[in-house]
Amino acid sequence: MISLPVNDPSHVAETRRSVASLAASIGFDESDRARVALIVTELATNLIRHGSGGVLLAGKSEYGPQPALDILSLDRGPGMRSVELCLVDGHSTAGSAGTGMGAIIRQAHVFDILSLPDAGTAIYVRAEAGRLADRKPHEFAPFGAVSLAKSGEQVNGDAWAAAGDVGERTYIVVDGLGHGESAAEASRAALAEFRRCSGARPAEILANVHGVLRPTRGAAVSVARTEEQRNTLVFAGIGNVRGAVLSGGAVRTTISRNGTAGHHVRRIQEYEYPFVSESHFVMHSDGLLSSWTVDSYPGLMSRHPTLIAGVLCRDFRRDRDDATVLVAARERP
Ligand SMILES: [Mn+2]
Repeated sequence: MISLPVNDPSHVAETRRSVASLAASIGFDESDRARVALIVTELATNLIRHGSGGVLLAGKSEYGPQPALDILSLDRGPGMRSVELCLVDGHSTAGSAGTGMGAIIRQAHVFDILSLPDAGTAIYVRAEAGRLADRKPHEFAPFGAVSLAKSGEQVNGDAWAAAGDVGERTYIVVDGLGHGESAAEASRAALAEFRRCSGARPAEILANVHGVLRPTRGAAVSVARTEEQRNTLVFAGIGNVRGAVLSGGAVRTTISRNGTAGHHVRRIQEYEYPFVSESHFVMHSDGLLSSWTVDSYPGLMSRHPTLIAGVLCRDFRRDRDDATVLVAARERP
C-alpha cells in the first residue's frame, strides 16, 4: 500500500498521479484510471478543505476476482456534522461546488464512511477495473487490511494474505525482522509458502513457514483460520504478531509462542477461541500499539473491515516500524 500525505493543495495533483499510476500497474484501462483520478481528486480536496489535512492510502485489493484498488482517506479533523447531509449532492459545509461526496459515491464500486465529532473522518472506496454498472456500493467483505512501510522506507517488511472461502478462511500476517529489503525478503518467502499450503492446519502452515524462513533473517508470524460452522477461530503464532477476537464489547487476545520463525522456535501450538455471530478478528504486527481499542468509535465495528483497519492504523500506529492490521468479520449469521 502507498501512503500519501495530503496537507497542502499542491498534494492533490501529486496524489492523483501516484494513485493513477498504481491503477495502471494493476491493469486499469484509461476509463478506469479516469474514474480513479476523479475519486482521488475529490477525496484529497476534501482532506484539505474539511479534514485539516490527512493521508490517502491506496493499494491493490486482495479480495474479489477482478483487479481492484482499496483507497482510504483518513483525517483527524473535526468530523462531518451529519454524514447523511454531506452525502447528499448539493450540500457542502465549506462552500465548494458541493458535488464532491456524491461524485465519489457514484464512481465507487464500494463505499463506506465513519465520521465522528472531533475524532476525524475515515472513508473507504473500492474501485474495480471494468463496468461501473456492476457496482455494489454496500457490498459486504469478509476481510480487509492496511499494510504500510515504515515512513522513509521504499519496501514493506510486513506482509499479509488470505485464502479459503465463505465461512472458512485462513489468514497470515508476517513481520520480517527489522525493516527494509531483508525483512521484505523473509515476508515474501513466508507468503509463498502460505499460498502453497494454506489448506493445512494453522500449526502445520506455521511449521512449514518456519522451515522456509531458515535462510532468511526470520520473522514474527501468525496464522489464523475462521471455522464458522464450529463458531471457532484457530490460531497459531510465533513472535509478536498479535491477534484479538472481539465479541460484543469483549476483547480476547490470542496466545503466540515466543521466538522468531526461521530461527528460534521451541514449540508451535494451536489455540482455539469462540468466533460467534458478529465477532471480529484483528491481527496486527507490532507497528500498531498493543494498547489499541475500538471503544471510542461508536459504530466502527459495523463498518467495512478495510475501514476498521484504516481507523486503527490512523490512530494507533507506531511510526518507527512497518505496520499491518488485518480485520476479519463473521460472514454467516
Ligand atoms: Mn515490526
